[in-house]
Amino acid sequence: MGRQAMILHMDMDAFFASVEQLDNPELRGKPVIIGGHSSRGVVSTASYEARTFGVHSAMPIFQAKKNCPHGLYIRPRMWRYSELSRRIMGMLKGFSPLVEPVSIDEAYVDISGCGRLYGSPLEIARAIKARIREETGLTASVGIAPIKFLSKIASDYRKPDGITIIPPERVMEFIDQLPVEKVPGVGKSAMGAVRMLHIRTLGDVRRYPEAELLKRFGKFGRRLHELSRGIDGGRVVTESEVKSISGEETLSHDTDDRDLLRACLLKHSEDVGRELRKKGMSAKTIGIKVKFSDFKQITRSRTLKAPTHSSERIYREAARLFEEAGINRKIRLLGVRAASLVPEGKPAQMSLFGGGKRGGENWDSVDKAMDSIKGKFGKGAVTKATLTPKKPLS
Ligand code: TTP
Ligand code: MG
Repeated sequence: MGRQAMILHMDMDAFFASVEQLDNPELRGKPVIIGGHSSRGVVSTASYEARTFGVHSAMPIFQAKKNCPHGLYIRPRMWRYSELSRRIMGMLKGFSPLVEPVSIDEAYVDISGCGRLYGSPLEIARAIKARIREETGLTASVGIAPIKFLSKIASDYRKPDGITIIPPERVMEFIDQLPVEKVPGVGKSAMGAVRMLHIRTLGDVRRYPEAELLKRFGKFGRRLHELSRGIDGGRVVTESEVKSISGEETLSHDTDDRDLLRACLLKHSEDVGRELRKKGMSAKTIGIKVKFSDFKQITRSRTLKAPTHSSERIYREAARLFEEAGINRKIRLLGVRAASLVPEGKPAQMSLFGGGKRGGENWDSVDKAMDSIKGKFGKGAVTKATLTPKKPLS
């Protein structure tokens, strides 16, 4: 019974910058900085050559130019990165059917069953890196561990072009020395609070009374404690398992303020769109859910002509459904839902992006650029200027 689980996490090295260096040999070995699209003016990523000058993702371009005046500054070509990303994800599926793309340049692969065909974890890691290189000319870093969250940490360990394997018998040792801030999803404020208790590593967490952690941090405390004991419920979730994606919230107070409600729809549309893009999926059905002060609830939905993963498109549909519902009562909860999901890049989708009109490719690439930033720095990091809610939601 129970063969040992093995999860691989792969993350491309300096992805956008490496693609530019691949397509333009003159850029190779040089400090390449990708960024400068729109008015936000932040660095998307920098080649490892540029990183030695202290340039990194999310840094304002003007700062990057100070640190690295001789750098080669290049605008992102999202379509090209997406194309390579799709190829890489497709290739991974040749190794195992259990592939979970997490962002444009990273994915989890459950390789528990790959041993017979490909050999040891090290051999599998080498084979995957070699295939990526053959297929695209690019390098990736790979981490392998029996536990999902550790595989992600491992892939970051020997970047670029690295392989890090945490065998089952080394898991506890690895966890013990792991700084809490390395745990995916641990925000700055939580980190501060944890540090107040003189907890620095997951080893410290494990030695801390669990009841106390639960009392102080609730769910987060429980998760931290579980992780510190090497327990992680996370498994590799393939695209086809996702049936719908939704976001909803109970408002801080019941309201009929249109601006506030629209802002709320917008926020959830953005979250849902982002989640879709992260999963490489598009939705054919968009719906809303409304709960009133008296807890009665209605849902409305519409099937689109062509599937979408554009936050703006989702918002437009959600707002329309909301208006059509003719609501004039106070609302307690509002949600947005995307269903009938199909993998991105299906022929049905072509009409949506083929026209080159506003609402197609433009928004698509803006959406995607924002995703990669939010993915790293949390949802509050950026919002489209024109879509910023007028009032805070809570
Ligand atoms: P990352 O994998 O975080 O970074 P990277 O691949 O450039 O470098 P590393 O070798 O450290 O993995 O992000 C993948 C791509 O997402 C990156 O090439 C550009 C984009 N991105 C942004 O646009 N903004 C951001 O703030 C970040 C972090 C990434
Ligand atoms: Mg990367």
